[in-house]
Amino acid sequence: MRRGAGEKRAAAYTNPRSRRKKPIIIGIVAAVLLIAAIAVGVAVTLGKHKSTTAAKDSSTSSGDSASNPTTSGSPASGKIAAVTGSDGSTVTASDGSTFVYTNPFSGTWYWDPSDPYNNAARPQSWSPALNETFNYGVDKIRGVNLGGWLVTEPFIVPALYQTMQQRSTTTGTIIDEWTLVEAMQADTANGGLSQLEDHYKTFITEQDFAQIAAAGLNFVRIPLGYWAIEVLAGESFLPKTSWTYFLKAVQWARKYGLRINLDLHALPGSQNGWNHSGRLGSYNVMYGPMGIANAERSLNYIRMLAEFISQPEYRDVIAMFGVTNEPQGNSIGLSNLQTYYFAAYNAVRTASGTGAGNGPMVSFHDGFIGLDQWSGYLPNADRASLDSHPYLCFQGQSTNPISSYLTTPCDVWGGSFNNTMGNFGFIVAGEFSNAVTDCGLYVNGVNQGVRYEGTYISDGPWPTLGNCTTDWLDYQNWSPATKKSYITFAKASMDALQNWFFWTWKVGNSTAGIVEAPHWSYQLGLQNDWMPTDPRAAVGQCNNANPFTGTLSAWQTGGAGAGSIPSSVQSQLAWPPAVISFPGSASSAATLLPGYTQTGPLMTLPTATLTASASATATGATTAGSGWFNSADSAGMWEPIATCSYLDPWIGSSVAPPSPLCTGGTVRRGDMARQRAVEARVTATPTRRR
Ligand SMILES: *[C@@H]1O[C@H](CO)[C@@H](O)[C@H](O)[C@H]1NC(C)=O
Ligand SMILES: *[C@@H]1O[C@H](CO)[C@@H](O)[C@H](O)[C@H]1NC(C)=O
Ligand SMILES: *[C@@H]1O[C@H](CO)[C@@H](O)[C@H](O)[C@H]1NC(C)=O
Ligand SMILES: *[C@@H]1O[C@H](CO)[C@@H](O)[C@H](O)[C@H]1NC(C)=O
Ligand SMILES: CC(=O)N[C@H]1CO[C@H](CO)[C@@H](O)[C@@H]1O
Repeated sequence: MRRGAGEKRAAAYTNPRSRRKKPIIIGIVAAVLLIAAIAVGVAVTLGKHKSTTAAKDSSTSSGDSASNPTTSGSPASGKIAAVTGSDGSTVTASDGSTFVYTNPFSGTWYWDPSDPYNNAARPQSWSPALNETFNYGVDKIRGVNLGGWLVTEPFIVPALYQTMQQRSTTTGTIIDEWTLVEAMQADTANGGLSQLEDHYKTFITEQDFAQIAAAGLNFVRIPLGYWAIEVLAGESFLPKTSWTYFLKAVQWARKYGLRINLDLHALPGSQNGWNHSGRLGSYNVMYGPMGIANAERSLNYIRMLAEFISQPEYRDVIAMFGVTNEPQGNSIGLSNLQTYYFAAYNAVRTASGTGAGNGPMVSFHDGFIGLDQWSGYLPNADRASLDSHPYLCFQGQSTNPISSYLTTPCDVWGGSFNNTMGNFGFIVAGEFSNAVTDCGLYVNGVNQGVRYEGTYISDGPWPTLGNCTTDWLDYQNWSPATKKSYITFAKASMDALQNWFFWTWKVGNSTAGIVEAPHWSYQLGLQNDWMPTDPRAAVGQCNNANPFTGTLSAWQTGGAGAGSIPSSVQSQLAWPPAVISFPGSASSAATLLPGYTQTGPLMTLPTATLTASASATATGATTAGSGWFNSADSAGMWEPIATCSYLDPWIGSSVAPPSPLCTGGTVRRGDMARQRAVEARVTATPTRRR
C-alpha cells in the first residue's frame, strides 16, 4: 500500500538508528543444504496409498480400485481419507485436523499425499482448474492479498506490534519489520524470533485458502520479502523462514484450486522506504549510491524465484510473478525503472522459456507513474502485465458518507484501466480496498497520525474533519443501508478494475480485541455483510456499455510472436542504465557507483519435502524438483567485485559513492572475512549449486 506520491518521510523516522558505514558483501560461503530445515509439514497421516482418481464428491467414491477405495472417512477411524471433495465434504488439513469444506460455487478441492503435484482442484465451477488454461483477459482474476503474513505490517497485525512495543525496553518505537525483529531478538524470555514464526503459523492457515475459494475468488497475491531467501550481516530480518511458509501456501493453494501471484514486496535496501518494505526510511533500489548494486542483488533473488516457480511442479499454481512491489518510480524515473524491469523480465524468461504455460505472467508495478506512460512498453514481451494500486483514501479527505461514493471507482478508474488493456496490455489492480478515508489504526504507519483527524505528520496542513472511530470505524454499528453501500462500492471497484486483488484478506485484532481497520479486511466484510458474497455480481456495476472484451494480442498471452522484443528496444533498455540520479551523487554515471559482477556461484531455493509415488502423473512431476528449472541458465550470480568498495545497502541517497570506487581491494577483503564470520552466525547461505 502506498502513501500519497511524493510524501516525505517523517524526520523522526529518517535514519532511525545510527549505523556505521559498513561494506556489506554478498557472502560466498560453503554450500549448506537446508532441506531438513524447510520441511513442509504436510501431515501425511494416512496409512495407505490411495487412488489418485478425482471423485466428483467425497461421498461418491471414484473407487478405481477395490483395495484402495476413496472414501470420506477420517484417518482417525482407520479409513482412508478422500483425496477430493466438494461442498459439504470433510477435509483433512495438513496439520491433521479436519473441517467441513463449504463451497457454494461447486469448487472442488484435491489433495492426494501420494500425488502432491496434482492440479485437479478448482475454486469454483466457473474458474479454470489449475490443470486448465487461465485465459487472461477473458477469465477474470478475482483475488485477495495475503497481506501482513510473510511481510508484516503494523496495521494488519497490530497486536503483534503493540505487544512487542509493550515488552520492549531496549528499542525505540517499533515501526516496521526491522524494528519488530530487533525487539523480538531482545525478547528471549518469550522465544525471541520464534515469535515471528508463530505469527506465520497462525495468522494464515489452510482454512483461509478454503474460505477464499468459497468467497468466489480464484487468485491470491502473496507478498514475500527478500529475507525469505537470504539475509546478510547487519540486516534485521528473520532469514529463510518465510520461504517455508510460502511453500505451504503453494500446497494449500493447489489443494483448493487457487492460483498465486507471487509478489516480491521487499527488496534489499528498500525500493520505497515505506514500513511495508521491511524498513521505514530511505529507498535504495535504482536510487542512491547503492541503487545499482541493490538492484543487481535483487535480480539474483528474482532469478532464483523465477527458476523455482518455473518448475513443472509449481508453474501452474504460481501463475503470476510481481517482480517488485511499489518502487518509487517518480524518483527513479520512468526510463530507469523500465530498464530495471526489462532486466527482471529477462531473468524470468531466461528461467522459464517463452510461450504460454512456461513460467509465470510477469507483473510490473506502475511505480505511481501514470498508466498512459506505460503505453507501448516492451512490445512483444511474452506475458508481461502492469500492476496498479488505486486507492482513494490517501489523498484529500472528506466527511461524505460511503453512499456518496457508489460510482466513484467507475468514474476515476474504469476508463484508465479499460484503456490500458488496449494500449499496454493486461493490467491488474494488485491492491485496492474499501477505504475512502485514511482512518484506521496504523493505516499510515505507527505514530504517523491520521489525515482525517488532522493529525497526520506529513504534507500538512490537514484540517480536522471529524472522529475516525465514530465516523468510520464503528463497523459493529453500521446500519444495513451503510453495509449495502459498501457492497455497492466494492462491486463498483471490482467492475472498474476488471482484474483485481483486494488488499487484504484479513486484518488482525488490535490488543483491544477488535479490528481497527475494517475497510481493509475482505474476510471481516463477508462475516459482517458488507462485502459481496459472489464477486460475479460486480459485472456490469459500472454500466460500462463498451468494456474491454478481452482480445489481448497473441504475444501478450504467450502466443505467436511472444518474446520477440525488437532489438532496438532491447538495446535502449540494456542493463545497467548509463546514469542514475539522486540528490547526493557527486556524479550520477552508473559506472561511478558500486555495482556487482556476474561471477558468483548459482544459488537455488530449497524445495519442500513432498514425495510423490511413482505412479503420480498429474504434472509429470514425482519429485519436488531441484529448485532450478533451466540448467542452461548458467550465468553467474551478481556478486561483489574483488577490488571495489561498497556502502551499506540501506545507506540512503544523500551519501556520495565510495571514492575511489575500486582500489587494490584491501579494505574490502578484510570486510569480506568479517562478513563471512558474521553471516555464518546470522544466517546460513542458500544452497549453492555449481
Ligand atoms: C484435470 O484433472 C482432472 C482430474 O484429475 C482430469 O479429469 C482432467 O482431465 C484434467 N484436465 C486436464 C486439462 O488435464
Ligand atoms: C473519538 O470518539 C471516541 C468514542 O467516542 C473517543 O473515545 C475518542 O477519544 C475520540 N477520538 C478523538 C480523537 O477525539
Ligand atoms: C478478535 O477479538 C475477538 C474478541 O473481541 C475474538 O472474538 C476474535 O476471535 C479475535 N480474532 C482473532 C483473529 O483473534
Ligand atoms: C474500453 O476499451 C475498448 C477497446 O478496448 C473501447 O472500445 C471502449 O470504448 C472502452 N470503454 C470505455 C468505457 O472506455
Ligand atoms: C511511513 C510509512 O511507511 N507508512 C506506511 C506504512 O504502511 C501503511 C500500510 O501499508 C501505509 O499506508 C503507510 O503509508
